[in-house]
Amino acid sequence: MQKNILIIGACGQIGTELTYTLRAQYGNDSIIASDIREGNEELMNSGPFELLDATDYDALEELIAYYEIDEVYLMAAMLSATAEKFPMRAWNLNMNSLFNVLNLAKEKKISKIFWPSSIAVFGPNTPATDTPQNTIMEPSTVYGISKQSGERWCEYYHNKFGVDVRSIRYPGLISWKTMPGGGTTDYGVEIYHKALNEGEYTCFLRASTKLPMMYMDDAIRATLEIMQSPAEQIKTRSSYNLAAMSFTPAEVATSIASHIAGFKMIYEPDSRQEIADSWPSSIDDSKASKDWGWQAQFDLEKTTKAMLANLKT
Ligand code: AKB
Repeated sequence: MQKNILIIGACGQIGTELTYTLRAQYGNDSIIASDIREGNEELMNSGPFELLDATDYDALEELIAYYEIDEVYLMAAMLSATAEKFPMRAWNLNMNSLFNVLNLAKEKKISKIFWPSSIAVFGPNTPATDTPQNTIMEPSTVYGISKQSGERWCEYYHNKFGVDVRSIRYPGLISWKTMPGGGTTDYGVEIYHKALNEGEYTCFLRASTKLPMMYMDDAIRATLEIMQSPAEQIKTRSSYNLAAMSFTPAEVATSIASHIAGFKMIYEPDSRQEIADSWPSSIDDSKASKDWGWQAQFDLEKTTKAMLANLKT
């Protein structure tokens, strides 16, 4: 039987590309895109689209019944930099939307959930290099605290109620179709736009700040691979470490400069520097590789080529 899938937060950086990819795989009518605001025309016109506040349990329950939804991808969240400005709003959105989908699965109204976690679950006391799957976490940001709590709840609902929830800890995501919003790793996308349009970029992080990053094609593939794996292969029900590459602002500037002669980088670190300093510089994702075969395909050079080629057209 054809299953219907609901994407919550479909207009965001990940949600947009996830919607297109799932529509290509399962057919446009089976993928219901939803968001609290309208998105681009292509996304809204290529299949069903609904305005939805993910913190409104009744509205969500109604939508799930109406479209006979089987799986939910909960991509709505307030990211690290914005969450520091609005801590209570971030907690409310990030936690209550998760409780809503977990409780709908507990009530057997949906059968499978994808929920994104982040490298933000780690904190200043975490080993920063090759950060293991299981280690000290102690996140120091509002966003990180919400993601770590979310991971605990996902594992709890799986163990106590058999909820089939699957999750990965995304690194910073580099994409060209939709801009990110409110994150600390957003510079990794902005830099390509500014390089092409203005030939220079003022970076809000220091030159030497190394963070784990991933090209969007890898992130979408990882998301579908974990969701499409047999349940017994998903042995971690909090969230999986996931990695592809790590780079500093200076390294991505060098990579861009090898394609755009004269590209200039200026450094003006702001409050986001403190957030970045609390996160790991590289991630050990061997558990994801072992359990469900994860393998990244994009390094920095391949990412730079893909970003510049796609943004130019
Ligand atoms: C952010 O910077 O807040 C996000 C993340 C790493 O989860 N991109």
